[in-house]
Amino acid sequence: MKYLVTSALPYANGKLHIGHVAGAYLPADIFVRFLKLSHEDVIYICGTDEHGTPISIQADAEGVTPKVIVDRYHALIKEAFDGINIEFDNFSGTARQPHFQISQEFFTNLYNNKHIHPKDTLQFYCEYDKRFLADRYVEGTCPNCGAAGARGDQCDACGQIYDTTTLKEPKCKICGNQPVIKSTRHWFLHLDGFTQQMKVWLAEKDYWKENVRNFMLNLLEQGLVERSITRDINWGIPVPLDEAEGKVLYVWFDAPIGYISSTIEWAQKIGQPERWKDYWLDPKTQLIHFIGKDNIIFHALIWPAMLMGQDKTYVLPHDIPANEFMNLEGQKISTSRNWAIWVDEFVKEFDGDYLRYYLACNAPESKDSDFSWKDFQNKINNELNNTLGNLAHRVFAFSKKQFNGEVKPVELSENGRAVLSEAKELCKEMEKGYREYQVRRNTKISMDIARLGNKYFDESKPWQTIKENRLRAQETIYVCTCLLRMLSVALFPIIPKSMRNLRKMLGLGEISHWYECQEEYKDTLILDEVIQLFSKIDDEVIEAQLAKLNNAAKELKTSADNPNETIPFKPEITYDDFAKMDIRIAKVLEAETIKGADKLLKLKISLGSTERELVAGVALSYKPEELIGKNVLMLANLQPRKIRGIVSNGMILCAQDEGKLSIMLPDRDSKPGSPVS
Ligand code: B3M
Ligand code: ZN
Repeated sequence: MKYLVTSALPYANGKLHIGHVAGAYLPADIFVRFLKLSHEDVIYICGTDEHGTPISIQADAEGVTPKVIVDRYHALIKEAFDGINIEFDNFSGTARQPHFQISQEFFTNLYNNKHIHPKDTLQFYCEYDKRFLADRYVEGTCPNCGAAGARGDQCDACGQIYDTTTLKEPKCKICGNQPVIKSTRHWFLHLDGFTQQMKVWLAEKDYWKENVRNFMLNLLEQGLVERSITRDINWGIPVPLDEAEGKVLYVWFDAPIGYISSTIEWAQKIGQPERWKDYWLDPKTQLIHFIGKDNIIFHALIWPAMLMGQDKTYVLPHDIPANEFMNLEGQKISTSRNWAIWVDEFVKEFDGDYLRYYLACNAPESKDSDFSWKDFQNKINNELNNTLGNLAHRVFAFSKKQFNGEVKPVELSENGRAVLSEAKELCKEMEKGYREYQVRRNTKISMDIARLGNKYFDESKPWQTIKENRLRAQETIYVCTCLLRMLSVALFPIIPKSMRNLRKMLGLGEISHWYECQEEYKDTLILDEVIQLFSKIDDEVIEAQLAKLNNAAKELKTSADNPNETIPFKPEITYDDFAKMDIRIAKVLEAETIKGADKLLKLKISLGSTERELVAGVALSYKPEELIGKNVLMLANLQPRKIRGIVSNGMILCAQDEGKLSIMLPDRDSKPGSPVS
C-alpha cells in the first residue's frame, strides 16, 4: 500500500496555535510516524497557503508586498512545526512558480472540459480606491445574524456564507467609504456536472468519519451548485484566459493544488522529478487529507470535483479525517481576541512533547475538546511523570544498583509471561488505534501499559526478592525493561523525542520496526546513562500561563476602541536591540520650510555639545514657529540621509494617529543632549 498524507495548508499570515496543531497537524504526523515505523510507503506533504485577501490586506496595512508577509510567516510557521517535531517530507508554499503552472493547468482542463463557465455578477466596488472589493476587502453587518464586522464572503459570528451584495452597511476595508455595486465577470465551477460521479465515489466511503460523510450526503441531497473560482484582486494566480485580464484564481481553487505542487517539489528535491506521479497518478495510492471541520466542503466536494475534471487520472481522496475544534479554557480560540496559545511561545517554556502528548490525550476527534492549563499540568505530572517516568526511573535505579545496569533475558514465570502478553495485546490495540486515527484512545492505552508495569513491579517486590532469589528480581527487571522497550515504540508516534531518549537510556538504537513493540528482546541490554525523561510542572508556572493568557486578551479589549488596533505589532526585540538606539533631548534652534516640499521642515537643533541639521516630515502638522525653542525627542544615531539635497542628521520622534503627527516632548525640563531610555 502507498500513502500520500497531507495536512491543511496553513495561511501564511498568522502564527500557529494549538487549535491548528490539534486539528490538522499532530494527528497526521502521528499517523505518518506510525506508518513509517511499519515500513509503509508514505510521504507527508504540506506547505503554506499564500494567497487570499487576508494576506494582501495585511501587506497593505504594513506597507509591504504580500511576498514579505508570506515569507515571514512561512518561516515562523515552519519553525513552530520544527519545535514540536511535526516532520513533513516537504513543506512548500503556493506562491512558488511551479504551483502557478499546475494551478493554471487545472483551470484550463476544467474549462476545456466545460466544467467552468463565465457569468456576470454584481460585486461591491469602491469608487475612491477604484477597485472591486473581493471577500475580506469589504466589511459590514451580517445579513443573517446582524453581527457587525461581517466579511464580504462570510460572517465569523454565525458562520453563514452569503452572496456578497446582501451584506448590510458595507464599508471598504481600505478607505472606509461605502462602496457601490457594479457588474464584473467571473468564472464558476459547475459542481452539478459531477453529481453522478460524486455519488458513486461516496458510496464506498462508509468508513469515513460521520461528520464528513453526513456533511457530504446533505450537500448531495440539497443539489450541487456552481461556485465562483475567480476574484478581482492582484495577489494570486492569473486566470489563464485572455478575457480574464487582471483577475486571479480564488485562493480556495489554487490552495489544494498545493498538495500536488508540494509533492512535485519533493520529487525534485530527492532528484527523482517524476516520482510525484507514483503517488498522484496511481490508483493504488491512499490519499489522506487531515483537516479541521471548517474545511470539509473544500476537501470532500470541490477538490475531488476539480480532480475528476482533469485530463490526467488523478487519485481521489481515500479518506478525509476532519477533526472538530479545540477550545481554550472553555472559550473558542480566537486570534483576533488573542485568546490562543501560540506554538512558538509554548516551546520556549515547555518541551514540545508535552504539547504533543496533551493534544493527543485531548484530541478533538469526535467532538470539540478543551485545552485547560490545569488539566495540562495534571496530565504531564500524573501520567508522563508519575506513571511512565516513574516506571523508567525505578527500573533504572534498581538495575543500576543491583545488576550494574545489565539486563539479561530470563526464563519467565507465569506471572511475568502474563504481564508481557497483556502488554502485547495492548500494543496491538494501539496499532489499530493508529490506523484508525484514534490517538486519544492510544494515549490511554499507553498509560495502561505503564500502569501495568508499575503494579507488577510493586507486587513483585524486587527489593525483597533480591535478598532470597536474585533470579526473581532479575525477572522483574527484565519484564519491566521489556515493557519500557515496547512503550518506546508504541508511544514513539506521539512523543518521538522522549521515546528516542528512552531508547538511548535502554542502550537501544533506532526502532527497526513497529513490531518491536509486540515482542520481548532476546539479548542482554546494557543500560546507558539516565536522561531525565520528563519533569513536573509547578503550580506557579501554570498560574503564570493563565495570567499571561488573560492579560493578553484584556490588553486587546482595552484597545478595541482604538483604530490603531489594526496596525500589527512588530516582532519582539531584545534589550540589546533597543539599547542600540541613542535617543536624546534636542532643542530646536531654527526651523524653516523647504521650497517644493510641502511636508518637510528643515531644523537646526542643539544636542548640548553639538548642533545638527535635519529634515523632519512634520510640515503638515506644525508651523516652523511652533517648533522653535522646544525641547524634543530625537534619534541621534540614525545613519545620515540626504533628503531634497539636505543631509538629515537624525530623526525627531512623533506619535502618528491616523496620519496626524504629534511631536514627543519631555514631561519636565531636560537639558539638550540628555539621554532617553
Ligand atoms: N488555508 C486553512 C484554513 O482554512 C486553509 C487550508 C487550505 S488547505 C488546501 O485555516
Ligand atoms: Zn475604498
